[in-house]
Amino acid sequence: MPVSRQEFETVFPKLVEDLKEHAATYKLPEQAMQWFDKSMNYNTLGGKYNRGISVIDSAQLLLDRKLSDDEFFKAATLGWMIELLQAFFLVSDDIMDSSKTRRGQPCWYLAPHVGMIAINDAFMLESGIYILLKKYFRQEKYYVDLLELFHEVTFQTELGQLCDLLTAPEDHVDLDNFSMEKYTFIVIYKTAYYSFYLPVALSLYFSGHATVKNLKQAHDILIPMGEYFQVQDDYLDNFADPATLGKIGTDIQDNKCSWLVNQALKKCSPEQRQVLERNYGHKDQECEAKVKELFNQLELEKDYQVYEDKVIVQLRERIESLDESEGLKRGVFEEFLRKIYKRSK
Ligand code: DMA
Ligand code: MG
Ligand code: MG
Ligand code: MG
Repeated sequence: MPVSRQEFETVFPKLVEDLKEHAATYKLPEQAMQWFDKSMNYNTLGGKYNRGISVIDSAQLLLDRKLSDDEFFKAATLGWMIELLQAFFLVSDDIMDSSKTRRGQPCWYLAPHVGMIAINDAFMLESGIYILLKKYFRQEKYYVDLLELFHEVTFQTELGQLCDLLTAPEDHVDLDNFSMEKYTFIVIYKTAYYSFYLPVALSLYFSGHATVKNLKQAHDILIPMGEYFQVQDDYLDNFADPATLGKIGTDIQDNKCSWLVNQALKKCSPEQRQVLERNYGHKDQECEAKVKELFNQLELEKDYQVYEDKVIVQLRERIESLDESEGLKRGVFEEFLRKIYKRSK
Protein backbone atom coordinates (compact mmCIF):
# COMPACT_ATOMS: atom_id res chain seq x y z
CA MET A 1 0.00 0.00 0.00
CA PRO A 2 1.36 3.44 -0.91
CA VAL A 3 1.98 5.70 2.08
CA SER A 4 -0.52 8.53 2.62
CA ARG A 5 0.34 12.24 2.89
CA GLN A 6 -0.84 12.17 6.52
CA GLU A 7 1.44 9.26 7.46
CA PHE A 8 4.37 10.98 5.79
CA GLU A 9 3.61 14.24 7.60
CA THR A 10 3.84 12.59 11.03
CA VAL A 11 7.64 12.49 10.68
CA PHE A 12 8.21 16.16 9.80
CA PRO A 13 7.82 17.79 13.26
CA LYS A 14 10.63 15.62 14.64
CA LEU A 15 12.94 16.74 11.82
CA VAL A 16 12.08 20.39 12.44
CA GLU A 17 12.97 19.83 16.12
CA ASP A 18 16.28 18.20 15.10
CA LEU A 19 17.21 21.18 12.92
CA LYS A 20 16.24 23.68 15.61
CA GLU A 21 18.21 21.68 18.17
CA HIS A 22 21.23 21.90 15.90
CA ALA A 23 20.77 25.66 15.56
CA ALA A 24 20.41 25.88 19.35
CA THR A 25 23.94 24.50 19.81
CA TYR A 26 25.07 27.87 18.37
CA LYS A 27 22.79 29.74 20.84
CA LEU A 28 20.70 31.08 17.97
CA PRO A 29 18.62 34.01 19.28
CA GLU A 30 14.95 33.23 19.87
CA GLN A 31 13.63 35.56 17.16
CA ALA A 32 15.75 33.84 14.53
CA MET A 33 14.77 30.41 15.87
CA GLN A 34 11.10 31.27 15.41
CA TRP A 35 11.77 32.58 11.91
CA PHE A 36 13.60 29.38 10.92
CA ASP A 37 10.73 27.28 12.30
CA LYS A 38 8.16 29.33 10.38
CA SER A 39 10.13 29.19 7.12
CA MET A 40 10.51 25.40 7.33
CA ASN A 41 6.82 24.86 7.94
CA TYR A 42 5.64 27.40 5.37
CA ASN A 43 7.92 26.21 2.59
CA THR A 44 8.15 22.46 3.08
CA LEU A 45 4.53 21.57 3.91
CA GLY A 46 1.41 21.68 1.76
CA GLY A 47 2.58 20.06 -1.46
CA LYS A 48 1.71 16.68 -2.93
CA TYR A 49 4.87 15.07 -1.47
CA ASN A 50 5.15 12.77 -4.52
CA ARG A 51 8.93 12.92 -4.36
CA GLY A 52 9.22 12.28 -0.63
CA ILE A 53 6.59 9.56 -0.46
CA SER A 54 8.14 7.78 -3.45
CA VAL A 55 11.27 7.08 -1.39
CA ILE A 56 9.18 5.09 1.11
CA ASP A 57 6.92 3.42 -1.47
CA SER A 58 9.96 2.38 -3.51
CA ALA A 59 11.84 1.08 -0.46
CA GLN A 60 8.83 -1.05 0.47
CA LEU A 61 8.65 -2.47 -3.05
CA LEU A 62 12.39 -3.09 -3.28
CA LEU A 63 12.52 -4.87 0.09
CA ASP A 64 9.23 -6.62 -0.73
CA ARG A 65 7.86 -6.14 2.77
CA LYS A 66 6.36 -3.65 5.17
CA LEU A 67 9.03 -1.44 6.79
CA SER A 68 9.72 -1.60 10.54
CA ASP A 69 8.97 1.61 12.47
CA ASP A 70 12.66 2.52 12.44
CA GLU A 71 12.98 1.83 8.71
CA PHE A 72 9.85 3.86 8.04
CA PHE A 73 11.30 6.80 9.95
CA LYS A 74 14.61 6.63 8.07
CA ALA A 75 13.01 6.27 4.64
CA ALA A 76 10.64 9.14 5.49
CA THR A 77 13.63 11.23 6.59
CA LEU A 78 15.22 10.69 3.17
CA GLY A 79 11.88 11.67 1.66
CA TRP A 80 11.75 14.87 3.71
CA MET A 81 15.30 15.67 2.64
CA ILE A 82 14.03 15.75 -0.97
CA GLU A 83 11.11 17.90 0.15
CA LEU A 84 13.63 20.30 1.77
CA LEU A 85 15.60 20.36 -1.48
CA GLN A 86 12.36 21.06 -3.32
CA ALA A 87 11.50 23.85 -0.82
CA PHE A 88 14.95 25.41 -1.44
CA PHE A 89 14.40 25.30 -5.21
CA LEU A 90 10.82 26.60 -5.05
CA VAL A 91 11.54 29.57 -2.78
CA SER A 92 14.30 30.62 -5.22
CA ASP A 93 12.35 29.71 -8.35
CA ASP A 94 9.38 31.85 -7.30
CA ILE A 95 11.62 34.89 -6.85
CA MET A 96 13.33 34.31 -10.22
CA ASP A 97 9.99 33.66 -11.99
CA SER A 98 8.17 36.58 -10.26
CA SER A 99 5.46 34.13 -9.25
CA LYS A 100 2.64 35.23 -6.98
CA THR A 101 1.26 32.10 -5.34
CA ARG A 102 2.43 28.61 -4.44
CA ARG A 103 0.38 25.78 -2.89
CA GLY A 104 -2.57 28.14 -2.62
CA GLN A 105 -0.82 30.86 -0.61
CA PRO A 106 1.50 33.79 -1.34
CA CYS A 107 5.01 32.82 -2.42
CA TRP A 108 7.33 33.04 0.61
CA TYR A 109 9.17 36.13 -0.66
CA LEU A 110 5.78 37.89 -0.89
CA ALA A 111 4.61 36.85 2.58
CA PRO A 112 4.44 39.73 5.13
CA HIS A 113 7.90 40.99 6.26
CA VAL A 114 9.84 38.35 4.29
CA GLY A 115 11.04 39.91 1.02
CA MET A 116 14.65 39.10 0.16
CA ILE A 117 15.27 37.36 3.49
CA ALA A 118 13.71 34.51 1.48
CA ILE A 119 17.05 34.08 -0.30
CA ASN A 120 18.81 33.22 2.96
CA ASP A 121 15.83 31.07 3.99
CA ALA A 122 16.26 29.08 0.78
CA PHE A 123 19.93 28.44 1.64
CA MET A 124 18.93 27.32 5.14
CA LEU A 125 16.37 24.85 3.76
CA GLU A 126 19.17 23.35 1.67
CA SER A 127 21.52 23.19 4.69
CA GLY A 128 18.88 21.26 6.59
CA ILE A 129 19.37 18.33 4.21
CA TYR A 130 23.00 17.82 5.22
CA ILE A 131 22.36 18.26 8.95
CA LEU A 132 19.72 15.47 8.82
CA LEU A 133 21.85 13.31 6.53
CA LYS A 134 24.71 13.47 9.05
CA LYS A 135 22.47 12.91 12.07
CA TYR A 136 20.73 9.82 10.71
CA PHE A 137 23.01 8.29 8.05
CA ARG A 138 26.59 9.06 9.13
CA GLN A 139 27.15 5.43 10.19
CA GLU A 140 25.88 3.85 6.95
CA LYS A 141 28.39 2.58 4.41
CA TYR A 142 26.45 4.45 1.72
CA TYR A 143 26.69 7.82 3.55
CA VAL A 144 29.19 9.29 1.09
CA ASP A 145 27.10 8.01 -1.83
CA LEU A 146 24.07 9.89 -0.51
CA LEU A 147 26.13 13.00 0.14
CA GLU A 148 27.51 12.96 -3.39
CA LEU A 149 24.09 12.18 -4.87
CA PHE A 150 22.45 15.19 -3.20
CA HIS A 151 25.30 17.47 -4.28
CA GLU A 152 25.30 16.22 -7.88
CA VAL A 153 21.53 16.38 -8.30
CA THR A 154 21.52 19.90 -6.85
CA PHE A 155 24.15 20.98 -9.38
CA GLN A 156 22.20 19.35 -12.22
CA THR A 157 19.04 21.20 -11.18
CA GLU A 158 20.93 24.48 -11.07
CA LEU A 159 22.24 23.86 -14.60
CA GLY A 160 18.65 23.38 -15.74
CA GLN A 161 17.48 26.52 -13.95
CA LEU A 162 20.34 28.49 -15.52
CA CYS A 163 19.33 27.44 -19.05
CA ASP A 164 15.65 28.03 -18.22
CA LEU A 165 16.49 31.61 -17.20
CA LEU A 166 18.93 32.29 -20.06
CA THR A 167 16.41 31.22 -22.73
CA ALA A 168 13.88 33.59 -21.13
CA PRO A 169 15.52 37.04 -21.11
CA GLU A 170 13.28 39.73 -19.58
CA ASP A 171 14.36 42.48 -21.94
CA HIS A 172 13.98 40.94 -25.37
CA VAL A 173 11.76 38.39 -27.01
CA ASP A 174 13.30 36.27 -29.75
CA LEU A 175 11.16 33.29 -30.69
CA ASP A 176 14.06 31.87 -32.74
CA ASN A 177 15.78 31.29 -29.41
CA PHE A 178 13.34 28.52 -28.54
CA SER A 179 13.67 24.93 -29.74
CA MET A 180 12.61 21.49 -28.55
CA GLU A 181 16.30 20.55 -28.20
CA LYS A 182 16.87 23.36 -25.71
CA TYR A 183 13.56 22.51 -24.09
CA THR A 184 14.55 18.89 -23.53
CA PHE A 185 17.83 19.86 -21.89
CA ILE A 186 16.12 22.37 -19.61
CA VAL A 187 13.43 20.02 -18.32
CA ILE A 188 15.67 17.00 -17.82
CA TYR A 189 18.07 19.04 -15.71
CA LYS A 190 15.74 21.42 -13.87
CA THR A 191 13.12 18.79 -13.01
CA ALA A 192 13.73 15.14 -13.91
CA TYR A 193 16.87 14.50 -11.86
CA TYR A 194 15.71 15.80 -8.51
CA SER A 195 12.04 14.89 -8.88
CA PHE A 196 12.32 11.39 -10.35
CA TYR A 197 15.83 9.96 -10.37
CA LEU A 198 16.69 11.17 -6.84
CA PRO A 199 13.80 9.49 -4.91
CA VAL A 200 14.40 6.09 -6.51
CA ALA A 201 18.20 6.33 -6.30
CA LEU A 202 17.85 7.12 -2.58
CA SER A 203 15.60 4.12 -2.03
CA LEU A 204 18.06 1.90 -3.93
CA TYR A 205 20.86 2.90 -1.53
CA PHE A 206 18.56 2.61 1.48
CA SER A 207 17.34 -0.88 0.55
CA GLY A 208 20.84 -2.13 -0.26
CA HIS A 209 20.00 -2.62 -3.94
CA ALA A 210 22.09 0.18 -5.42
CA THR A 211 24.31 -1.28 -8.13
CA VAL A 212 25.73 0.53 -11.15
CA LYS A 213 23.30 -1.41 -13.33
CA ASN A 214 20.21 -0.74 -11.20
CA LEU A 215 20.98 2.97 -10.93
CA LYS A 216 21.43 3.19 -14.70
CA GLN A 217 18.22 1.27 -15.42
CA ALA A 218 16.29 3.48 -13.00
CA HIS A 219 17.81 6.57 -14.62
CA ASP A 220 16.81 5.46 -18.11
CA ILE A 221 13.14 5.17 -17.14
CA LEU A 222 12.91 8.06 -14.68
CA ILE A 223 14.49 10.78 -16.81
CA PRO A 224 11.86 10.38 -19.59
CA MET A 225 9.18 10.18 -16.87
CA GLY A 226 10.44 13.46 -15.44
CA GLU A 227 10.36 15.03 -18.88
CA TYR A 228 6.67 14.08 -19.13
CA PHE A 229 6.08 15.58 -15.67
CA GLN A 230 7.53 18.96 -16.71
CA VAL A 231 5.50 18.95 -19.94
CA GLN A 232 2.46 18.51 -17.68
CA ASP A 233 3.71 21.41 -15.52
CA ASP A 234 3.98 23.64 -18.60
CA TYR A 235 0.57 22.56 -19.88
CA LEU A 236 -1.05 23.18 -16.49
CA ASP A 237 0.68 26.59 -16.22
CA ASN A 238 -1.67 27.80 -18.95
CA PHE A 239 -4.62 25.43 -18.94
CA ALA A 240 -5.26 24.53 -15.28
CA ASP A 241 -7.52 26.37 -12.87
CA PRO A 242 -5.14 28.23 -10.50
CA ALA A 243 -7.46 27.34 -7.59
CA THR A 244 -6.80 23.63 -8.23
CA LEU A 245 -3.16 24.04 -9.26
CA GLY A 246 -2.34 26.19 -6.21
CA LYS A 247 -0.25 28.57 -8.32
CA ILE A 248 -0.90 31.21 -10.96
CA GLY A 249 0.85 30.52 -14.27
CA THR A 250 3.70 32.85 -15.27
CA ASP A 251 5.31 31.21 -18.30
CA ILE A 252 3.85 33.51 -20.98
CA GLN A 253 4.73 36.76 -19.19
CA ASP A 254 8.13 35.31 -18.21
CA ASN A 255 9.07 34.57 -21.84
CA LYS A 256 9.67 30.90 -20.98
CA CYS A 257 10.79 28.28 -23.48
CA SER A 258 7.78 26.20 -22.47
CA TRP A 259 6.33 23.11 -24.12
CA LEU A 260 3.28 25.11 -25.25
CA VAL A 261 5.17 27.89 -27.01
CA ASN A 262 7.34 25.32 -28.78
CA GLN A 263 4.21 23.51 -30.04
CA ALA A 264 2.64 26.82 -31.06
CA LEU A 265 5.74 27.71 -33.09
CA LYS A 266 5.55 24.37 -34.90
CA LYS A 267 2.02 24.89 -36.21
CA CYS A 268 1.31 28.63 -36.35
CA SER A 269 0.72 30.63 -39.56
CA PRO A 270 2.92 33.69 -40.29
CA GLU A 271 0.09 35.91 -38.99
CA GLN A 272 -0.22 33.91 -35.81
CA ARG A 273 3.55 34.06 -35.35
CA GLN A 274 3.26 37.86 -35.44
CA VAL A 275 0.73 37.71 -32.61
CA LEU A 276 3.24 35.69 -30.61
CA GLU A 277 6.10 38.01 -31.49
CA ARG A 278 4.16 41.06 -30.33
CA ASN A 279 2.69 39.58 -27.16
CA TYR A 280 4.83 36.76 -25.77
CA GLY A 281 7.15 37.58 -22.87
CA HIS A 282 5.63 40.92 -21.92
CA LYS A 283 4.82 41.69 -18.28
CA ASP A 284 1.32 42.72 -19.31
CA GLN A 285 -2.01 40.98 -18.75
CA GLU A 286 -3.50 42.04 -22.09
CA CYS A 287 -0.54 40.67 -24.03
CA GLU A 288 -0.79 37.47 -21.99
CA ALA A 289 -4.51 37.19 -22.79
CA LYS A 290 -3.75 37.44 -26.53
CA VAL A 291 -1.25 34.60 -26.30
CA LYS A 292 -3.72 32.50 -24.32
CA GLU A 293 -6.32 33.12 -27.02
CA LEU A 294 -3.85 32.01 -29.67
CA PHE A 295 -3.02 28.85 -27.70
CA ASN A 296 -6.77 28.10 -27.70
CA GLN A 297 -7.12 28.80 -31.45
CA LEU A 298 -4.21 26.47 -32.15
CA GLU A 299 -5.94 23.78 -30.06
CA LEU A 300 -2.80 23.00 -28.11
CA GLU A 301 -4.88 21.02 -25.63
CA LYS A 302 -5.37 18.42 -28.35
CA ASP A 303 -1.65 18.27 -29.11
CA TYR A 304 -1.05 17.76 -25.43
CA GLN A 305 -3.48 14.81 -25.35
CA VAL A 306 -1.75 13.23 -28.33
CA TYR A 307 1.65 13.74 -26.68
CA GLU A 308 0.44 12.30 -23.38
CA ASP A 309 -1.07 9.17 -24.95
CA LYS A 310 2.12 8.56 -26.89
CA VAL A 311 4.55 9.11 -24.03
CA ILE A 312 2.50 6.89 -21.69
CA VAL A 313 2.76 4.00 -24.14
CA GLN A 314 6.52 4.51 -24.40
CA LEU A 315 6.98 4.67 -20.64
CA ARG A 316 4.87 1.57 -20.06
CA GLU A 317 6.90 -0.30 -22.69
CA ARG A 318 10.15 0.68 -20.98
CA ILE A 319 8.81 -0.45 -17.62
CA GLU A 320 7.48 -3.70 -19.10
CA SER A 321 10.86 -4.62 -20.57
CA LEU A 322 12.80 -3.88 -17.35
CA ASP A 323 15.33 -6.53 -16.35
CA GLU A 324 14.68 -7.28 -12.65
CA SER A 325 17.67 -9.63 -12.23
CA GLU A 326 19.63 -7.32 -9.84
CA GLY A 327 16.67 -6.57 -7.60
CA LEU A 328 15.02 -3.58 -9.27
CA LYS A 329 11.22 -3.87 -9.52
CA ARG A 330 8.74 -2.78 -12.18
CA GLY A 331 6.35 -1.79 -9.41
CA VAL A 332 8.62 1.10 -8.39
CA PHE A 333 8.07 2.78 -11.75
CA GLU A 334 4.43 1.76 -12.12
CA GLU A 335 3.66 3.37 -8.77
CA PHE A 336 5.55 6.56 -9.62
CA LEU A 337 3.77 6.84 -12.97
CA ARG A 338 0.40 6.19 -11.32
CA LYS A 339 1.01 9.16 -9.00
CA ILE A 340 1.42 11.63 -11.89
CA TYR A 341 -0.67 10.19 -14.74
CA LYS A 342 -3.30 12.72 -15.91
CA ARG A 343 -2.65 14.91 -12.88
CA SER A 344 -4.51 18.19 -12.52
CA LYS A 345 -2.22 19.71 -9.88
C1 DMA B 1 10.40 23.97 -12.04
O1 DMA B 1 10.26 24.96 -12.99
C2 DMA B 1 11.80 23.71 -11.66
C3 DMA B 1 12.31 23.93 -10.42
C4 DMA B 1 13.70 23.54 -10.14
C5 DMA B 1 11.56 24.56 -9.30
P1 DMA B 1 8.95 25.90 -12.97
O2 DMA B 1 9.36 27.32 -12.74
O3 DMA B 1 8.10 25.61 -14.18
O4 DMA B 1 8.17 25.40 -11.68
P2 DMA B 1 6.82 26.03 -11.19
O5 DMA B 1 5.83 25.95 -12.33
O6 DMA B 1 6.40 25.17 -10.03
O7 DMA B 1 7.12 27.45 -10.79
MG1 MG C 1 8.47 28.76 -11.48
MG1 MG D 1 11.15 28.35 -13.01
MG1 MG E 1 5.99 25.77 -14.32
